[in-house]
Amino acid sequence: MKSKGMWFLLTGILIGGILVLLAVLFNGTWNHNNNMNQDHMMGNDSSTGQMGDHMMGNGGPTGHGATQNLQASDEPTQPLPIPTALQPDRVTGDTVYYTVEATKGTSRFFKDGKKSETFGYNGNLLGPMLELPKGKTVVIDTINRLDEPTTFHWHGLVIPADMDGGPHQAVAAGKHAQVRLDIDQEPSTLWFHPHPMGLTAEQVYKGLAGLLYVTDDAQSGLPNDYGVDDIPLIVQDRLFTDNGELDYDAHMNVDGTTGDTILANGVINTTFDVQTETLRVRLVNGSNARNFDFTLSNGENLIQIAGDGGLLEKPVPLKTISLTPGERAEVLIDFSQVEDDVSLEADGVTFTTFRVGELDKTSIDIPTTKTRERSTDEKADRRLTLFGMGNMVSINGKTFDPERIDIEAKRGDTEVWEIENKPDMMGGMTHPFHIHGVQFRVISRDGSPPADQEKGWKDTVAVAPDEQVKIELTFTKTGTFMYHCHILEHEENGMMGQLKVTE
Ligand SMILES: [Cu+2]
Repeated sequence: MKSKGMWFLLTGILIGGILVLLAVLFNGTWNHNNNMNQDHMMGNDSSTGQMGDHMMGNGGPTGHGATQNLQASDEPTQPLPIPTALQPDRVTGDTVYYTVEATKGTSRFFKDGKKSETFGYNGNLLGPMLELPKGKTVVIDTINRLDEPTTFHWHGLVIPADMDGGPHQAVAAGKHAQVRLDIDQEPSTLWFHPHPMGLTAEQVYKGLAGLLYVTDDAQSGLPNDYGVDDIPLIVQDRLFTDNGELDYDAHMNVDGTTGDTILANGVINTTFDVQTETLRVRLVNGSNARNFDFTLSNGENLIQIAGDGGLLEKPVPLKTISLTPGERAEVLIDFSQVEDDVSLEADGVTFTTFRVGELDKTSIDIPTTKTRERSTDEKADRRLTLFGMGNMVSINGKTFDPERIDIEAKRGDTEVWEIENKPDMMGGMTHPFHIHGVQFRVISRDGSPPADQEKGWKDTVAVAPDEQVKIELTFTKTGTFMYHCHILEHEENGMMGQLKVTE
């Protein structure tokens, strides 16, 4: 009799929980979305014609809020803007000095649209590219010209925590701070963005994101003429008002803010004039929450040569490259046999068109790296369980507390972490798991070795519902670092913990 009573109680709690969750989600996400169609709300999420991983759990009948469907835009095309390669203020010996200012500006996204207030680094939107030469010290004067606190987080850089720009390194409105970064890692495409408590998602959405290229003279076999045969593509989805304005408050989704329009380096419908047979494209998923599946319109392969933290073991030809928020991929596109324009698509939607004319011959020599062979049944030293949705997300059952250290480690330690994505009653969704201050190796996914495109350094790893991903990491810098879900609204809602590394 006693157990029957318990059952009633538990069932009651469960149903109550579902109702509360649904109420929270519907309130937080579906009120303002004027573009939302009924099909989508009913869970018919197949309008892109793909049922990729990114859709998992995001639009089902009892899904995680509403993921906007991407749509092709009929805006006139514009040349792809290439972020400025920031010139150092000065270079003395082995030290390079830069200045980076977070500023308010305005941007017009549509030809006939209104201007929006946007944020940028050293400009109206997004930011410049900073070259970080391996082996040198880079000193950056960071200035906050916003009306609110921000931080300058160097995503993917292996540096001490007090330089890392996490929530503990807030720079108040109008203030300066200087960071000193010793660059000691492989050539790679990293990026920088804000990370202040409670304001990260909105500041990124409004435009704060810049590029960091760790460079090394030794990497000479690859196209590296910036803006010519080596181009960055910061890809983001955004939702706009009927006037063409960005409005985070109106479109904020507690389970991850998505949009129906794709921006490449901040612009809708871009074109790039290809001048060389081989083009190196550095893809950055700078979205708040959307996973992208990238393809070429001619069905040819993208050749992935690098992941988040540097080169892969070997070039990997892929029809589709999937990136979750925060992840990067460097790809080579071979235009030598191509005569017509080719488009780059995200989830089947064209956003950048490569116009192919006379091409210079390129001879390339793709460097590779060697990852240490690891047994897939390596025992885990720690287990982190990602769980929940909307504003009820957690890691190991806890939400972020800046006063609590979740994991303590010693500098020089190597650990294996098993990251598990525990599905919820709605199925769950993919969480991109990011750790500050380290580059790690993926050892296994559900016990199987990682795919070739994950055999390289990483700092952000996608963990699908019900999946277990093992990674190996070595702590080389000290301080209190963040680890978190890179769906920025999840991070904001507390899907974040603190790792303290001591001597
Ligand atoms: Cu998440």
